[in-house]
Amino acid sequence: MSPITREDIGEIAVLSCDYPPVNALSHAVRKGYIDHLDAIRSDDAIKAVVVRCEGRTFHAGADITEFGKPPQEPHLPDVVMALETFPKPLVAAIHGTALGGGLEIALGCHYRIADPSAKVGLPEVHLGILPGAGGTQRLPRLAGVENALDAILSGRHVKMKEAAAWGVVDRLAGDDLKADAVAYAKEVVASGPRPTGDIELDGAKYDEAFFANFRKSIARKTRGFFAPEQCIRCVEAAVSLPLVEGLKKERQYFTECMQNPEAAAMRHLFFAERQVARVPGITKETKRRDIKKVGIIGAGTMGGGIAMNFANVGIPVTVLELNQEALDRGLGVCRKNWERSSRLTADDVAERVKYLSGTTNYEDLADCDLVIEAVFEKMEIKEQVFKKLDEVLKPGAIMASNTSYLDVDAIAAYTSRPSDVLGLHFFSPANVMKLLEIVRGKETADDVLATCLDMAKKIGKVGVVAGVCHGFIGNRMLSGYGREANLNVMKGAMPQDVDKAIFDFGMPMGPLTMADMAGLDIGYFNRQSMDRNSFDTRATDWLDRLVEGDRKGLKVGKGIYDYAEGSRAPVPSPEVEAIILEESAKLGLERTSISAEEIVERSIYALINEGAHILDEGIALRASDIDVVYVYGYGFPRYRGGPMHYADAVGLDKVYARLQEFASIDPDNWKISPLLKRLAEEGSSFAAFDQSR
Ligand code: 3H9
Repeated sequence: MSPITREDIGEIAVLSCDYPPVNALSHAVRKGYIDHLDAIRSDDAIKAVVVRCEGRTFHAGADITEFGKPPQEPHLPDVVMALETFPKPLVAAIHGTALGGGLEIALGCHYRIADPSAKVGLPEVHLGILPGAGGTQRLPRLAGVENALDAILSGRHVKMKEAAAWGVVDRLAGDDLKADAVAYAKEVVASGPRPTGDIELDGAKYDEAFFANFRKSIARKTRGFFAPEQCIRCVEAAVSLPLVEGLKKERQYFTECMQNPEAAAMRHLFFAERQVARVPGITKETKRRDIKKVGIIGAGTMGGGIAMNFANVGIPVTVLELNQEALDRGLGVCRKNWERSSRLTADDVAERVKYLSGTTNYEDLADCDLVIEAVFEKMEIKEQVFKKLDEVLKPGAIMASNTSYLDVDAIAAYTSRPSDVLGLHFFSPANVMKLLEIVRGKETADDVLATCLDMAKKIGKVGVVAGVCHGFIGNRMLSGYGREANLNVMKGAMPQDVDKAIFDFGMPMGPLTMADMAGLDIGYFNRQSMDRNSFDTRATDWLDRLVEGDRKGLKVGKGIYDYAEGSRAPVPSPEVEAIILEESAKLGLERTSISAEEIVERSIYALINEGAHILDEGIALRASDIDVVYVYGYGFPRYRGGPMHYADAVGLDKVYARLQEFASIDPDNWKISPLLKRLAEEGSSFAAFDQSR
């Protein structure tokens, strides 16, 4: 049975699509449209048509699960063209989210009416493609070139008020969208069809300089991506060519996008982000605890940032500090951060401040449903905090640690209720970064985990479940990545060579610039308390020398790089280069030139290898979860889909072969994951491993 049904209301045919969950434009839906249009075309009793959807939303786009498979006719651009050229007026009735191909269907219709709460958008760029069913040609005609560029390049969901102002919809509906759409269709019978493609654009206004400026304005955000430039080229075609020619260009650029690895990577992330919330043993039926009040221990940068997340969504949050001065300072920083946000009005800020309070007394947290500790990373301090929380908190309260490395099971053991304890590892700045590692201890109760997964979503985070180990998923993987970057410097590359190679790969900054930003003294002090046999001192002795020479990083104006006063731009340092040469010589290493490709392979393959260990040990539930962690927490380029997807794209056999070469040189550093080895030898992939579980 076709997912599209027809109901005739007098002279108006109402086509309703019912294809849960989001009315994606799959083959059956596209065919349904063509079949119904063919029947209505010759039906003299019908004078106009309403196009609408059942369920929670108008079409949310093309069916992404069909991408990468052989395309089946009728293709979506042909369906949209069939709508636009239909001889009777068509009215799209939009509710929910008309996205991508969904909006393109609405643009193919001649008139649009919408529920005021609906949103529209062309989010294809987030899938590494472009609106390929005429969206790049029709939206500029209807909404104007600037607005269309904004929508297409940002992929954002545009609220109805704005969309109406752009001219994307003609009318807002009252309480009954279907009835209002039918009434509207009756009205437009007399006016007849009004094809969007007939609108003429003032091409002269949008010259080369206009597009050059636009490209410049988004260059930083789109560095390394393929699809955004393709989108711009399409809009250039829209302003300079007739519709049919523009559509041909759109098809060409769309096909190029589909063939680019970026599309597969972004599609992988789309599904990975949805998969991540699925945790074995946790179902809709798993009971949840109410989170009506939250406590945060520590008003430092981390504690304050975490608190902001809750106040942002209207959950009262109390921050605890040891003394009033530190508390006032911490709460003041939260206020300033909100005030500095260009997206918030004074009223928005006041509303948030209302939910934020402070205390120096643990007893004030007694009625909290969730308390998150964000104090100094020392086990003795965590012990004190958790013992105190155990004493004062009401039964059933969830106790969480924001530790980035420490043993969550050991922390839980300080309490009399370890099943109420888990790790909630936020990333800095905690009010901005989307990632939240949810660390499930060996005794963490299912309802505690389920509650925190829901809570993550509520505060706008992507929650990824991790098991207990040193550094969990993200930070544990970093150690090999950093080690290889540092070792490359000893073996022949200069810091700027390493950073450039990694930056060009797509990371937001190179690992050595990042080390300077974090402060070289942090690693230095950690190493002082570690057994020197437990890590490769060749990678770190040169850094220790920098710290001992007072080169602690950006905060003191010199570290691996020099920094001009007041500047954050790293400048290669002749002094450091001399130290590097001396330290290499001391180690007896023969410096050789290391290609950018090898620099990338060493660091990124170290990430992948550790990721495979983590997967094998069950610390991460799936390879795609690791990808989500790296994309959201560490700025791994989205267009590469995360480290594990990237490994699959390179081919695990190739990655494994390279790992063997590295291991033959530095066997202690490269313990190849047995899982990676097995998958490589079987010709398999991390994606196939995920699917097999
Ligand atoms: C396009 O249109 C290309 C054209 O221009 C050109 C073609 C030639 N297809 O997100 P949720 C599934 S590209 C297939 O959890 P929410 C999703 O996987 C498309 N499946 O719900 C999930 O499945 P499951 C442009 C889809 O309420 C379920 O629906 N459009 C699609 O949080 C629920 O999804 C987009 O990029 C799809 N298009 O959010 C829009 N969309 O339950 C993508 C969703 O098995 N979609 N699913 O995990 C969204 O942004 C959100 O899903 C939406 C609802 C806002 C609609």
